[in-house]
Amino acid sequence: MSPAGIDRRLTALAEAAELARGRLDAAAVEAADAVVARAGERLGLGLETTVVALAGPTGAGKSSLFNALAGADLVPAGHLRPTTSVTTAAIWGDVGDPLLDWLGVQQRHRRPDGPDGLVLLDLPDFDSVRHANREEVERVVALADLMAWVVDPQKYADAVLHERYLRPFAAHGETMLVVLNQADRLDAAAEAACVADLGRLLAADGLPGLPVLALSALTGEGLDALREELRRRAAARETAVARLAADVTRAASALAAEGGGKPGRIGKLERAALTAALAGAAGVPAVVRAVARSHRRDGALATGWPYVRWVRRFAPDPLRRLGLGGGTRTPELPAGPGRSSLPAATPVQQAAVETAARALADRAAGELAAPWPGLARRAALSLEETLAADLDAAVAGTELARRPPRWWRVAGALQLGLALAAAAGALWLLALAGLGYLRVDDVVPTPEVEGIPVPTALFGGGVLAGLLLSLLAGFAVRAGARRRARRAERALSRRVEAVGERAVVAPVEEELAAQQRLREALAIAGEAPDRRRVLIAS
Ligand SMILES: Nc1nc2c(ncn2[C@@H]2O[C@H](COP(=O)(O)OP(=O)(O)OP(=O)(O)O)[C@@H](O)[C@H]2O)c(=O)[nH]1
Ligand SMILES: [Mg+2]
Repeated sequence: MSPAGIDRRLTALAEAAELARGRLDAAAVEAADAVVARAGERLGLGLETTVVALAGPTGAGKSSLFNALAGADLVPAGHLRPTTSVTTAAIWGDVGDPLLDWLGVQQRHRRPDGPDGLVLLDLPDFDSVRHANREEVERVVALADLMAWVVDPQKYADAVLHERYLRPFAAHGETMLVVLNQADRLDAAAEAACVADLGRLLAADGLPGLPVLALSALTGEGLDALREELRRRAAARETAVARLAADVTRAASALAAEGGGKPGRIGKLERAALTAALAGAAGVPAVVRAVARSHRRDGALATGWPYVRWVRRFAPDPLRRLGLGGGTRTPELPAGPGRSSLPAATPVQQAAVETAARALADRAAGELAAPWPGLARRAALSLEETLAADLDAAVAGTELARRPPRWWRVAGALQLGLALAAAAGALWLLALAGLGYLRVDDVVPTPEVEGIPVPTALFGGGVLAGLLLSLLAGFAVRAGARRRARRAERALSRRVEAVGERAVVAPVEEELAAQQRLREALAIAGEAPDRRRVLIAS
């Protein structure tokens, strides 16, 4: 894997960790963060150096092997258990102090002639009775480029080694090897059996083909093969990047362990169901009814029979009562974004909204595995707190006022004329009645049209025509009210739908987009290292 390749994968892992934060397993996110941070530091310290750590159970001979490879007794090795509690470095070639500072190793021994750019670390025992020793091993194992697990013929099946350090690092095959020390204690047949058994255990750990080098730190037998391996690794300068790449693979697969499967799609049906539930909670049906009633009231006031229409004035405008202003008579007043006096949604209406939101989230999550369906539902209800206020503002902000139809003025004027005619006729008849009482009614002849006295025609015709007109106008007003109610319903639905899009659909879609981006990022981060280059090189 090239440094450029690892950069790309690290960037993808960082993005994946960001997307997974608060969504996927917190420990996996933290591990990914740690890998990104550590890799950034390690890359900054240069890839010319290869850091090899000798780790293993107490008494396996790590310190003995370290001294043998260093060609000097740099650290004590002995029968005391445990012997080593401080990490010590043997350094070959031009290795800067910053790397050793980063490794946190204070004991530094610069060695003459050997592989250029190699740092060999003698670690305490990982199965130590001392807590500090175990912690130190954990710390250094996370930083070293190549782990050389040193075991002996008694301890090669050690549970701690296999369960804690090998099995979880199945991606790290390229950056680990196993040293079977104290081979001088075995005859050739026993050694072969031991190596074969160890190979089987490693295969069971998910690390088939991990190199096993049998040797003796005491006699030096088999040591050259290890020296050669270390020299080759140091010269290739690929182990540091390989280690980081393996870390990235491991962190990416931990994040990818959750939530496979295919997402679904939010369909028209779920959207419509949501809008309907929101409209119910927003009191849209009540507003629509009020719009119709308000229209009918105003229509009756404008076109009804003048002698009875004043009664209507005592009934308040139903729209005004809901705090929605409007009505037909205030078209110049822009509907404000304020609050309506609509009653709050009932628990049943709220439950209907939640059910519709959850159904929409479930549909969106489709066949995605946990935790995504839960995350989609959480997103769908994430803005529930402000939903009521948003819906109210949407309803209050909907323009419900309409300019009164022109014919209302005409009908109103006609009604006025007819009312005046009826009044004139009535007064005339009253006057005639008065004159009749005074017996002077035949002084002035009453004009007639087609045999009907004019005052009678005026009164009767005015009243009849007025009532007929108000009847006809009533039909037209009611039809207009129905039309206006339909229009109001459409306008309110659009507003409510917009609230649903913003408060429910958008957060769910954002969640699914995050899932998609996370999957893409993990695909890049988890890309298998490019082995082609290695094949061509070898
Ligand atoms: N026979 C034999 N004995 C060895 C070999 N390597 C080390 N020993 C002995 O094993 C004992 C432990 O060796 P150390 O090198 O101190 O072991 P260690 O792994 O560093 O032990 P800790 O520091 O306690 O973790 C010493 O008495 C060594 O002499 C070997 O290859 N063959
Ligand atoms: Mg030791």
